[in-house]
Amino acid sequence: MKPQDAKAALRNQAIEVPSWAYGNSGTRFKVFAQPGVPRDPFEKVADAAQVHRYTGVAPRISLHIPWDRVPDYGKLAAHAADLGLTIGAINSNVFQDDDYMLGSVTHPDPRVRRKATDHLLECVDIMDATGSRELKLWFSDGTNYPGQDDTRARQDRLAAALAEVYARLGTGQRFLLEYKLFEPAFYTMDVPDWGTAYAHCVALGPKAMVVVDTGHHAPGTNIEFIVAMLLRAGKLGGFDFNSRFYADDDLMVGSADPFQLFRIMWEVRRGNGFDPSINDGSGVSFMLDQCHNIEPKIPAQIRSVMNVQEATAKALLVDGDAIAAAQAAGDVLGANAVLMDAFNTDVRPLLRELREEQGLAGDPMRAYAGSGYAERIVADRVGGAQAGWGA
Ligand code: LRH
Ligand code: MN
Repeated sequence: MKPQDAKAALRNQAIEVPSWAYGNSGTRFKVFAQPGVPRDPFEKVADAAQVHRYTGVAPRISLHIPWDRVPDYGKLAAHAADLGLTIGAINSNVFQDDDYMLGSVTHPDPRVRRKATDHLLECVDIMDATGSRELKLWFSDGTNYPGQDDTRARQDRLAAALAEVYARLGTGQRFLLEYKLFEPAFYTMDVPDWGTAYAHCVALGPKAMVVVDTGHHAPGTNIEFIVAMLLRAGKLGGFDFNSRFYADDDLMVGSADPFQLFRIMWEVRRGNGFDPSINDGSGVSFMLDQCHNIEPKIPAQIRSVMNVQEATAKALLVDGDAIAAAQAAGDVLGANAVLMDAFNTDVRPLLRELREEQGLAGDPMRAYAGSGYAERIVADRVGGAQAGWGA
């Protein structure tokens, strides 16, 4: 694609940021609190608005329930709108309640399954209240030892809960089913891979889509192949972008393996995934799912959005005709070279230009650093309980 055309596509890019990235987070070893961290969802939205303000391409924020529970969700959505944001995916949470030790919707006890399913249905109510069109479903459900439970029966229970939620979805609403290979369960996860998620979604219908969290695969997995497959099947609903060196590290997208992110974005382009009209007009949701355990959170989000922009720009600059011709001719090195030329292109000047054309500063990191916002929130946000992964 020509730089001019790439810029046009980049101008319409929309990257969704996660509310939980602005709260404290960590590992089982330690959660390091940071000064100025939000104390409530309204302050999380304010911080997310800074990312959109300086990048121009982060107009949506995902919520996580109950971490973002508020008495009046309409008020929260209005607050977001005042700051130029809309509410994106509502994330359910059936992984932090004592009742869910042996599973949530897959639990052997129907009372626990009922409780978990009711939480998922409550999340759809919150979609109605906030104007959100997506429910993101991740289940920590699984087992730690062979024989612990009946794998097939758990799949039946999962299917029953998903069907009930599916039936509750309204017009223009869909759910995104997320898979994860391991953690917190270490023998089976009930939705461990794209195939399992895909099978459940196909069984339900067009409102059930798969979300690819880039940190949820076995080391060495060719994630872009999965992306190509899901796009071809019309079942790629979205991404939870982050990066990892080993496990579900939730590091800044593109920081560990920018070449992998580029390869993923190339398959998104090849599969027409940048066209918001696919999937019956619901498109593909480009979401971040990250935790900034030791780095300042708002700049880390700005850097992450820029990393997605850079990988997207490189994928858009791939000479589509040249690579198609080389592939058709069996020109292995020629085809690979076309892709590598794009990957090795410095797209930062083009993105700086794009931002300036959008009336933004060419360097979002420098602009945010010079805004005084970071100092202001440290001074203002004294007292109260800082937000984190607790309710
Ligand atoms: C699970 C997950 C899921 C979210 C959580 C914050 O690992 O990726 O998407 O609920 O992180
Ligand atoms: Mn995720």
